[in-house]
Amino acid sequence: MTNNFEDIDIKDLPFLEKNLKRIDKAILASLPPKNFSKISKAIHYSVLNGGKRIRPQLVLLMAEALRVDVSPKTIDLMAASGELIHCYSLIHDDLPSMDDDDYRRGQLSCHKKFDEATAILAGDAIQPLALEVLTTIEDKKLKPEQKLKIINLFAKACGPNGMVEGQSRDLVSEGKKIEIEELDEIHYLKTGKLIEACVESICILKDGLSKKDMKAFLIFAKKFGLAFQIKDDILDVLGDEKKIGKPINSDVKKNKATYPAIIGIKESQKRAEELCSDALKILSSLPYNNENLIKLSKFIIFRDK
Ligand code: GRG
Repeated sequence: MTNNFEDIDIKDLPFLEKNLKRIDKAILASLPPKNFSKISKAIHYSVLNGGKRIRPQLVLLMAEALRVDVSPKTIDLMAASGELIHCYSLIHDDLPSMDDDDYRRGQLSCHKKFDEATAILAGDAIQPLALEVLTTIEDKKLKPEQKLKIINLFAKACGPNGMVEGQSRDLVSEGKKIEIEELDEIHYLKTGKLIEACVESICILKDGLSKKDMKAFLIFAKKFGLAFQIKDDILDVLGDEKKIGKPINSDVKKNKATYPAIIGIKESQKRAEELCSDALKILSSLPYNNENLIKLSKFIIFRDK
């Protein structure tokens, strides 16, 4: 596998499709029955709606790379938890008091389909559900301290030193000129920490993983997360509305601090490619079963949705 950015196509990635079925099955199993209540209908609507499932894909591909010795069900529950946290953040991100977006994943956003109170409550229900899912892991191969650490990592990713802080800084920076370093930090908190939790939570399951390799995987996660976010900003400008599932230029309209706004589209694409290239170099230098992880890392900056 080379680091050539031109040699990747979605058709080269049937493993993503296969994983997707496994991920969606695990997510569905973790939800309350759809018709249980108004909130459970809103949860199903907002979770089972065709997201790319990048975070759970990372969980599965990290587990494959490190060949961790736990049950597949444990990995499924960790993958479901990572995606549930993400789905929760999207529901709240779309609220009128936040980004005020009417569409998400090609359908009305939760508060538009239902109402604002329902969207707030559906989000509020999904966050603890994501952590509850982790507490249900029953696996003789998983030590209690590992289970606790996994819960700790996912909880920290969405808390005051993670997504919440990133989102707050993102909202505060609307209409302001900020330095690229500040934007990197916002996105590390808002998007990167959860991606890092998906990677680190698998690392801690690998007996004998050296501190050096663990550190390398965390740097990989950071580069991956930032490249992913820059591509997200680029798609907001250049994407196809049908593919990205929401109107383009929504960041521009809100005067958001984005990579294209600060350094331009060309420089943003270059930066995403550099970050991706660094991420690939790290993976290629590690002696694990990283092939599909490398393919996913290439895909995230050449995706069109
Ligand atoms: C405490 C979880 C929590 C949230 C409260 C609303 C909020 C604070 C944070 C929002 C953070 C956020 C929405 C980050 C994600 C930004 C992003 C890159 C979204 C798009 O992700 P994709 O491309 O989307 O993975 P799909 O639809 O494919 O899942």
